Amino acid sequence: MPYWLILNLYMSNILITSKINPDLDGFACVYAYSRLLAKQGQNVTGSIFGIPHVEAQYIIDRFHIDNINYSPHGFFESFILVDTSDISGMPNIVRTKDVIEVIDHRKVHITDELFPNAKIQIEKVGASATQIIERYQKANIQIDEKSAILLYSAIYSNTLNLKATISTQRDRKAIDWLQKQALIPNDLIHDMFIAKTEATKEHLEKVLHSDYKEFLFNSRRIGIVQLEVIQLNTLVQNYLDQILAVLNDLKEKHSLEFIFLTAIDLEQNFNLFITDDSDSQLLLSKIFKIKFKKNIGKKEGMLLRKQVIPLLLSHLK
Ligand SMILES: [Mn+2]
Repeated sequence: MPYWLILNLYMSNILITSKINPDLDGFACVYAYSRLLAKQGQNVTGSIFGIPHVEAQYIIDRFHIDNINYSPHGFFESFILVDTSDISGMPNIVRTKDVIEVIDHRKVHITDELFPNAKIQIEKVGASATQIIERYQKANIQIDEKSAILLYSAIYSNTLNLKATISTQRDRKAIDWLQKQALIPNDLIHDMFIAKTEATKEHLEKVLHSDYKEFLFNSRRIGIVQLEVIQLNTLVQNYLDQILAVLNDLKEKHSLEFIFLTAIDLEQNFNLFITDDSDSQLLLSKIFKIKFKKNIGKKEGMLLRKQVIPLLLSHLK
């Protein structure tokens, strides 16, 4: 038996992964954390399953991030999950009882039961990227340029340009630290949001359908679609008919009482609500004290869908 094979048998072989089709946060964490553990002498493989989200793909292409594993075969003794702690979307290869570590920033109640042998770190921060950056700081290990760029853009992506309510001081500190570790291009985040906006235009129907959510309030069914882009006004002007057609499709298909799109501009501080359904317009006008012009209602100040929902709920009570 060759020596390296013997060595391999004795060294625990760990797979680090995130959910299937990871967003930029998941991708960045797999990449950067596997490099940190490798520098600490662990036998780790960082792997991605499925297709990374558009923002991740943008960073991968721009910075030629090619030394990452996709869907590896073979046997892994144990597993580490980053930016996920849930059974849904988990790659088949992962055996939950052999998960030894979970790093995530979403509260899923059954995590302890699901991964009985794991060291679990779940905290309310804007991105798991922040948690990985703190691991580098704690270990006092030099971060490589590609990991730094990935983690940096992951925080901006995950926190919607630090506007989302999930963003914390820890995320901002992590960003400050990264700026001292690597040369990060000035317009990186703007460029990434442009890429996201262009992809949204190109696949508008698909994007609208994939960010559709349904809510039931006192047996009243509400459908809400969310869009996050830059240059929102232009997009809405150019694609209004298409957006309204998708909304009306959804209304019919899901027998909804209300349907609307809430769109945020990632670089400006306003929301647009879009619907040609008169009941929905009336409801939104009352709640946000806005007027609809040509099926568009503008509200100053940025609100995410998860902030819109409780306002709807209290109004419909
Ligand atoms: Mn995340």
